[in-house]
Amino acid sequence: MVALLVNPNVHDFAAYDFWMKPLGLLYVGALMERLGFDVHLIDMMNRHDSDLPKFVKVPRDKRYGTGKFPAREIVKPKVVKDIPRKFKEYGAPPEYLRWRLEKIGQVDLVMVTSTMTYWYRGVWQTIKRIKEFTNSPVILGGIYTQILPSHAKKGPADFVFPTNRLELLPKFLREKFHFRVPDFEFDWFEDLDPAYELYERLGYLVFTSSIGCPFRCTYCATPIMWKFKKRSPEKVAYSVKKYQDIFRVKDIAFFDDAFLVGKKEAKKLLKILANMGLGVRYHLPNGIHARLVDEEMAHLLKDANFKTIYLGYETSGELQKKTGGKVFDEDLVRAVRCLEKAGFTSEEIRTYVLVNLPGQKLEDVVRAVRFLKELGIGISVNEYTPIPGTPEWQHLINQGRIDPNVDPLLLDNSILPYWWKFGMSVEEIEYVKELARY
Ligand code: B12
Ligand code: SF4
Repeated sequence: MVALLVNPNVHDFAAYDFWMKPLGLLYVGALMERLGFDVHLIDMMNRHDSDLPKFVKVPRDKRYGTGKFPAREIVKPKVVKDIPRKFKEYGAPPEYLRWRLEKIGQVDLVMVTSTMTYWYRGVWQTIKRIKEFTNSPVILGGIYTQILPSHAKKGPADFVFPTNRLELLPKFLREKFHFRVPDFEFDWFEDLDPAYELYERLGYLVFTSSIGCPFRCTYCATPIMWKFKKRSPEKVAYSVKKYQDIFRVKDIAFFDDAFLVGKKEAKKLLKILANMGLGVRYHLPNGIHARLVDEEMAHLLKDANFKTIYLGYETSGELQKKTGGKVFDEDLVRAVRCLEKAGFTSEEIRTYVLVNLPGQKLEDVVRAVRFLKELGIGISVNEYTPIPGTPEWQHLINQGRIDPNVDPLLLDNSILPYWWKFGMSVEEIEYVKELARY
């Protein structure tokens, strides 16, 4: 039994490799190996693949293993034809895909992943290209299929697996394809390590020590998709060591939505990472909860050699409470002071600010940016994207501000201000970004 896993190309107006790895697909790979499959992986977004330069010029790494993807301009879909920006296919070119498919040969099953809903076109295109080559059934899973299952079913995949409950996959494989796979009880998050052995070369590694988040911010899909859970720190650390021994990378990122929640376990993990002394730099590209940063936590992050810390701030004033109350100004001030005291520089501490959130006024964002500048830390401006299924989404529908059947591509945060008349203008957003920069 041979299974092929595929991380598809991204079609978007902008994309950057900010430690992007298809973590979910790698867990699927680990499970398929356990079920007795011979597993192969084609990751169209792995900039560090050693064969890629034979097909395309690959931009050099920037900071800490991040960098630009190779990309080519493609025809703009009709629905965005008036957006004055270039539409691109990011990642490896189609010739690379065909070459890999030929090399791997006949497979029994193709398993494709998906992340952002507004990236569905790249997913569909990659599946169509695979289907030109093989008649094997294609199963599509991942975040897009969970957020928009009926939309995903309209695409070219033969089957959609719209859940993150991997415990259901063996039964699915038995019933739909009559694969003789063993029946056993398991907890995928606790028992499996993401199957990095499927790569031959990597520029960095990504892990997650928890899944989901106990907060319920009104604009976020995480609490809808996941019940919050932490993996035991010893197993997380073992997984880090196991793959670091193989790949010897310089950088490791954690994808957690709530890395610090469950403070005791978080501190334990940090102590183990520091004691292992793997000589790598660690990064937290997802915002951590400022309220949970205390002096000890800050020192432990420093001792373990964390180099990138993002604090989730999002917005100022009344909206902080209205959207979920995960952080207030005083939490952020305290967290920054603790991190500075532990020796973090202002370059290493950054904050996320959300712009274009419904109900947010330009002056709210300007106030947020000014407040963060006074604190002396870096600011990353994130543009809001309405995510189907979230409370904010429902509110927008009830108000008649979003059509529930809108093409998901239009919800791409980088183009929303070009057409959505209920939010901020392109100029206002540019102004905020400029303000945050200097
Ligand atoms: C890490 C992360 C990032 C990283 C990198 C993302 C990446 N592409 O690699 C960073 C920090 C860069 C990032 C950025 C953003 N992100 Co983000 N991110 C995440 C996060 C926290 C984790 C993703 C992940 O790896 N999950 C863990 C794995 C294990 O889960 P999984 O992929 O779902 O896989 C499971 C199943 O789906 C299944 N599965 C997966 N594939 C397959 C395939 C098959 C065949 C099968 C059977 C099963 C299967 O198996 C797995 C185990 O159950 C998610 C939230 C979340 N908790 O999922 C948000 C999330 C994906 N991000 C989101 C958003 C909005 C953003 C931003 C736009 C934020 C902003 N406003 O600026 C940016 C922009 C990104 C971009 N370039 O466009 C939204 C998605 C919205 C959408 N419309 O799709 C999410 C859901 C969070 C949210 N806010 O609601 N993000
Ligand atoms: S704290 Fe972060 S991950 Fe948790 S619900 Fe809020 S935005 Fe989502």
